[in-house]
Amino acid sequence: MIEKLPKARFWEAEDIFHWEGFWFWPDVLKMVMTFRDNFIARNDDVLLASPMKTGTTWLKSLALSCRNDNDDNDVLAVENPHFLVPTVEVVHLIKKPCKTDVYDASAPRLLHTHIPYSLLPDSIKSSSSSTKIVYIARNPKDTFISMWHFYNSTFCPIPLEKAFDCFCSGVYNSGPLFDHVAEYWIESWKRPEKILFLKYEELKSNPKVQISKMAEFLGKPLGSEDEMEKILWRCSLERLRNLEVNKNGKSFLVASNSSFFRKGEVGDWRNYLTPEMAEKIDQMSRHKLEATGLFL
Ligand code: PAP
Repeated sequence: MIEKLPKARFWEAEDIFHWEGFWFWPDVLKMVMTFRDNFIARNDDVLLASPMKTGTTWLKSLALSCRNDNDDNDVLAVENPHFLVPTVEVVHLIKKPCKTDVYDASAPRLLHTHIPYSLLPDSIKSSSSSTKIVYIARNPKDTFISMWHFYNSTFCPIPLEKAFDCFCSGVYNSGPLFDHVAEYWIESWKRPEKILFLKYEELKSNPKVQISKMAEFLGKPLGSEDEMEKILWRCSLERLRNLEVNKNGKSFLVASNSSFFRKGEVGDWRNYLTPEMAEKIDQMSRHKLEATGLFL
């Protein structure tokens, strides 16, 4: 069935398929379909969600730390966040069985996905489900530059101009970005008790406010300023990047752990994009999101 879907070439390297308004690699699409059709959510599950390169690794680390009842157990020191909090549609790309089995409902799960809201399982979305979703979005120009660096390190490197065309056409896994963001944003307004919408830039500029918001939302309010400081330090880019497991390890078949930790700066796009490129992305963002009241 997948082979019959509209397809395009991604990053001059792989075929990618269009399904229900979004693009997916074929093996990932199989997992998206399996998840949608088979996953039975528990009310105490937590699902983290994001487009590609908007702060997933950071969000996984923070949510894991906020939910951790045993402060002495610093799991991030020995394992990469992507192994500890599996992305449901790419578990087949992780080199060893993940800490959490996506389909084992015997205990609450902390999971992540790049799947758009409209394609999530009904058992997560239904009005009777109390499963919580934390979403993270990021400035689209920085998202694009982060994506360019990441795919250049995992596939063959391509020039910025070609990657820009790819980004603007939305032809990348779980793209187009703006539809992805709009879906979760609109839903977060309709059901604020269910979806917490975070922005990477706000986490950077005001981390304490944002993580206490997230901890409260997850029903695990942080006890003290010290606890908050400790979590922020444990999850900081500087610390994670310099851990042995992230310097030299490889959790995924296709990407090294180090490729998830680059600069982590707001506004890095200024070092790469021409004014015309920046304006084109801004225009797309305005066109898609302005009416919803979201500015990224
Ligand atoms: P993914 O969608 O493939 O999982 P994701 O973690 O969302 O990737 O994006 C990686 C970006 O988050 C990188 O941004 P950059 O390319 O602009 O540098 C990476 O540096 C940044 N990042 C990773 N971990 C952290 C962290 N702990 N704090 C802040 N930013 C981080």
